[in-house]
Amino acid sequence: MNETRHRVLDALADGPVSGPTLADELDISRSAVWKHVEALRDEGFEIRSDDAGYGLDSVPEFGASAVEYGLDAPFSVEYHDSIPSTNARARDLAADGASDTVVLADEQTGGRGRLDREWHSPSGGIWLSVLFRPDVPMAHAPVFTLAAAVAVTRAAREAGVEAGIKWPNDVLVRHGDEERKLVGILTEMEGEADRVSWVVVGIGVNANVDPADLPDDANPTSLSAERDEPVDRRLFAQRLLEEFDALRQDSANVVEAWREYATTLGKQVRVETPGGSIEGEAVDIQFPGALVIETESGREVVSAGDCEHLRPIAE
Ligand code: BT5
Repeated sequence: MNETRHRVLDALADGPVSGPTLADELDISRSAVWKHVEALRDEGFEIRSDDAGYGLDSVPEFGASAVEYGLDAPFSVEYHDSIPSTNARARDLAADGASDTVVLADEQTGGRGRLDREWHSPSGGIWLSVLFRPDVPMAHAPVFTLAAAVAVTRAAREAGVEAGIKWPNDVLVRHGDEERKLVGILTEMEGEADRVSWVVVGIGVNANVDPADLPDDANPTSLSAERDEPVDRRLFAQRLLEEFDALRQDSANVVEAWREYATTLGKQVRVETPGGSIEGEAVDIQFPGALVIETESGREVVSAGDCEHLRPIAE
């Protein structure tokens, strides 16, 4: 949304305000005011106009302006009702030189997980990718996956869903012995060894979707299923982006925040890595995101892999 339109909205929110007053305050013509108001109405803002002037009655439920409006983080948002993959779109925007941009969609038709796995993204989810250009070496980039996991876990807990994090990239909800997958995170990047050029952090939140519409084998859940009522996707996306924005600037503290929500630490795990399978107790996590596993033959530090939580062996 452009700067003037933001200012029109802010003035309306404090409203009612007359067209001529608005024109004076913003130093634009009356017909420009009218055009901005019409454009905002087209985007779903309900704006009344009566003798007292213009006033804001309601904000759209979801979309670019909805998420940008009142967002306390410096991201511009691009919204799609349906798109193959927000990560693919964000990569294209990165190639065009963009930064601090969020690609958001209601539905993805070609959503991707790690290792090119399929990510089911029906309408009603919060499928988003954050594109930014941190001034860090490539080796530090995994910390942004952890930051995203912490940010989305905090947003979920604020929405009343007790989520936890399974290393490295899953946000889960526990049901007895069972863990159900609520969120998946896929980080992609490009750069030279000593400096990242761009990072795209893709976050897929099963928000208002029926877990029955998601693949069974993943044991999925959703915010609406956990809460028994839909979540306000606009507020959720805003809280998620605000938390992520704060954490990306404070990467030294991300690991500690991650530990607070980790479900993996203290568990018996099996991690499938490109070099083979490692089994043992997950004892810690190290900056920028490696898992420390106590195995029968000593400590191993694993920086990437698929992690399975194992049942403790009965005594
Ligand atoms: C992930 O991969 O968990 C990362 C998913 C990232 C998705 C976001 S959405 C916005 C952005 N745009 C994209 O195209 N991607 C990102 P991984 O750990 O590899 O897990 C993938 C596995 O999760 C699949 O093989 C399924 O078993 C399972 N799965 C697929 N869709 C799911 C869903 N909606 N909920 C829970 N599990 C799912």
